[in-house]
Amino acid sequence: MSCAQTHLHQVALETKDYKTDAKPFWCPGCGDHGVLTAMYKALAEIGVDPNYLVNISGIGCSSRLPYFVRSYKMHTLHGRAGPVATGVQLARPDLAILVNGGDGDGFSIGGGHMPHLARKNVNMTYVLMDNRIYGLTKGQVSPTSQRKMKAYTTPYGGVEEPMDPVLYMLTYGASFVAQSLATNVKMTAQLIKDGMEHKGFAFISVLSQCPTFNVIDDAKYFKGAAEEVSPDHDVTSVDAAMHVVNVGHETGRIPVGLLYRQERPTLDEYMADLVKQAGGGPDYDLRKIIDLARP
Ligand SMILES: Cc1ncc(C[n+]2csc(CCOP(=O)(O)OP(=O)(O)O)c2C)c(N)n1
Ligand code: SF4
Ligand SMILES: [Mg+2]
Repeated sequence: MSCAQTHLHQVALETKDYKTDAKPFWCPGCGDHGVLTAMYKALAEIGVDPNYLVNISGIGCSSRLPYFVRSYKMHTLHGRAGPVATGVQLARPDLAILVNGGDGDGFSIGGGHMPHLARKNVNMTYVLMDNRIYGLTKGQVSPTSQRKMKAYTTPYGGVEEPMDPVLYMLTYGASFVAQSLATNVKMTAQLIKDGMEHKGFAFISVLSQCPTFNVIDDAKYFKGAAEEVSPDHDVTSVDAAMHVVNVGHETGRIPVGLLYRQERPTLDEYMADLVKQAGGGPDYDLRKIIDLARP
């Protein structure tokens, strides 16, 4: 059986069936617990077959998430989840690819990879768990930390303006862009589900509080600042999506919900065409491209 996403294999399972024997060991109150709960819910609602699911992460507290999800998985190098996931996706386009990582992982050390996942429209769902701090390494500012934040690396307060991952991904051509809060499991699960069913690069930024090292951006602050995008918002317009985000920057509000969705060919579809044009037959197989290129 397959659903809206090409080749997404389905089985009838419950949320508990996606849990592994490993118990989540994040701090009490960490937003990552909420993201994991939403992930289980989304997987069960789609009925993703764990035998066809690969959960890939970088390094960080957030990047531990795949330990707890019944799937094939790779805990890669810091910042390198995206390129590794691209390789897996191209080699096996029949698999569902789910990537997790933090703001440091995705937008500091891994920041150079993000535009390329977006512009190539690699068929994967990337769930950013943005706590605006480096959690695992015990509290250094990240590129999403608010200016003036005091942390171990900025004892007198930070001096850099934060970047907005959502605006970044809209700019570089991600074909699905959404934002949610870890405390809103229902919305997060729905957006992860929609992202997985989307054919192409789906980016979901989840604001996930770190009560241990970030006392500014706590759950209360995120909830107070969040504003659901209007039902009239045109999700097919990248300009409208950027406008909503930019207005939020001016007013101090954080837009949550689906911001943008576009249907366009994915990288593996273009590659499959290439194989076909080269006389390699209709079935996509990366190895065929290599064989065809041999003299
Ligand atoms: C190449 C490399 N540089 C630095 C580190 C140290 N390091 C591990 S996790 C991390 C930052 C994690 O922050 P983030 O991605 O935001 O994840 P969080 O822990 O906040 O969820 C850093 C700098 C590393 N593991 N590898
Ligand atoms: S240090 Fe922060 S991000 Fe890491 S588990 Fe604890 S609360 Fe979560
Ligand atoms: Mg972080």
